[in-house]
Amino acid sequence: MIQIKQIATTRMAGLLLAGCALLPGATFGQTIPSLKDTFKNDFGIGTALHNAQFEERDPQTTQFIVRHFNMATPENIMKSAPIHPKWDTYNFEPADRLVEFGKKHNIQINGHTLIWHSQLPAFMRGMKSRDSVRTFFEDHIKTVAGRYEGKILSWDVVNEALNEDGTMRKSVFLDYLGDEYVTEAFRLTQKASPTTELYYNDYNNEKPAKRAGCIALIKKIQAAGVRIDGVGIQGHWHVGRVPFKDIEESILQYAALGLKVMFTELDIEVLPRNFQGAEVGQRMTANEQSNPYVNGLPDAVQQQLAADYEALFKLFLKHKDKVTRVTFWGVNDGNTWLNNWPIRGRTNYPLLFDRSNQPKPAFYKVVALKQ
Ligand code: 9MR
Repeated sequence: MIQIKQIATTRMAGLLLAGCALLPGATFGQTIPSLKDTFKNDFGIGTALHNAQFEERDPQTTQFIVRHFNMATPENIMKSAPIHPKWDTYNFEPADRLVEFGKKHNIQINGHTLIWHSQLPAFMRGMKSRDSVRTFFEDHIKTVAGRYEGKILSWDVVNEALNEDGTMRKSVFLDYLGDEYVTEAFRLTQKASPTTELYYNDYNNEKPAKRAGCIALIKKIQAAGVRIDGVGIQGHWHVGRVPFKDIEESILQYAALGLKVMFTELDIEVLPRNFQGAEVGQRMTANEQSNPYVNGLPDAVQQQLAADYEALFKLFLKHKDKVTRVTFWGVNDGNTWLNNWPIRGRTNYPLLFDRSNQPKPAFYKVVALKQ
C-alpha cells in the first residue's frame, strides 16, 4: 500500500515535470515507463491485437501500443475461419495489414493459429471423410504458413489439442487423422515456412496432468525428427489463485526438453467463475452476483491483482533464461475478451492498463521489479 502510494506520488511529480516538456501530440501516457523497454534484456512483451488497432484507426492507441509492446498476436484474424472462409478462398487482407503494422513499428508477429478445433470455417462443419479433412489440413497449412514465411516470427502451429487429464482432445482432426496429426502439422509447417519458429500452445498446461500430456506430445514430435521450438502456456488465471508452483515447475520441465517457454495469452480475471481455463465453448449463466464491479474494482481486489502480477513477473524474471516472451491477451481492460466470456457484458479488470490506457497498481508493481 505505502509503496504504491509512494510510487503514485513520484509519478504525479514526474507527470507535472514531464508535462512541461511534452511535444505536441504527445500524451501523458508517455511519462510512465515503457513495458517493453523495462524488460528489454529479459523477454519480449506482447499483446493481442484486433483490426481497429492494427489498422491504426486511433493514433493515440497506436502510439500507446508501440510504446509498450514489441510483439503482437492477432486475437482472431489468423484463425482458420476468418483466414480460410471457403475451400478455395483465403482472406489474407487483415493478416497482411497486421504484418505491415508490425514492420512499420518494429513489432514481431506471433501467428495464431494454424490448427485448432475451434473457429473452424463453416465448410469444415459436418466434414465426414478422411480425405477431405486431410486435404483441408494440408492445403491450409501449406497456403497460410507459406504466405507468411519470412514475415512473421512464429506460429502457434497447434492450439489446445489436449484435455485436462492430458489425453488428446476429441476434434475433427483427431477423429479423421489420428493423434499423429499434431506431429504432422509441425512437419508441414516446417516445410512451408522453414524460418518460422514453431510452437505448441494451450491453457492449463501448467497443471500436472495436462502438462504430462503436453510433454508426451512434445516428445513425440521430437522423436519423429520434427522441429518444435517452443511451448506456449496461455496463462488465463484467476486473481488470488494463480498456480505459481505449477507454473515454475512447468517452466523447468518444458525448458528441460530444449524448448523456449512463453506466456502467450496472459490475463488475471477478477470476476466470479465456477471453472478454470479458457475453453471457449464453456459458458455460465448470469445472476445477481456475476457482475459485481460495474462501478469500479474494490481496493482489496486491486491490491491482490497487483500482488499476483508482481509475483508472476518475479517468477518470469527468475527464469528469464528460459522465458522468451510474455504476451497479454489484450491491450487494456476495455478490450479484453473476458468482458464477454463466459458471460456476455461483464465489467472485467484482468490487465495492467485500465479502460483509458492508464496504468493500474499492478503495472507499477511489475515495473518496480526492475527499478
Ligand atoms: O480472444 C478471442 C475471442 O475474441 C474469440 O471470440 C475467441 C473465440 O474462439 O477466442 C479468443 O481467443 C482465444 C485464443 O484464440 C485461444 N485461447 C483462448 C482464447 C480466449 O478464448
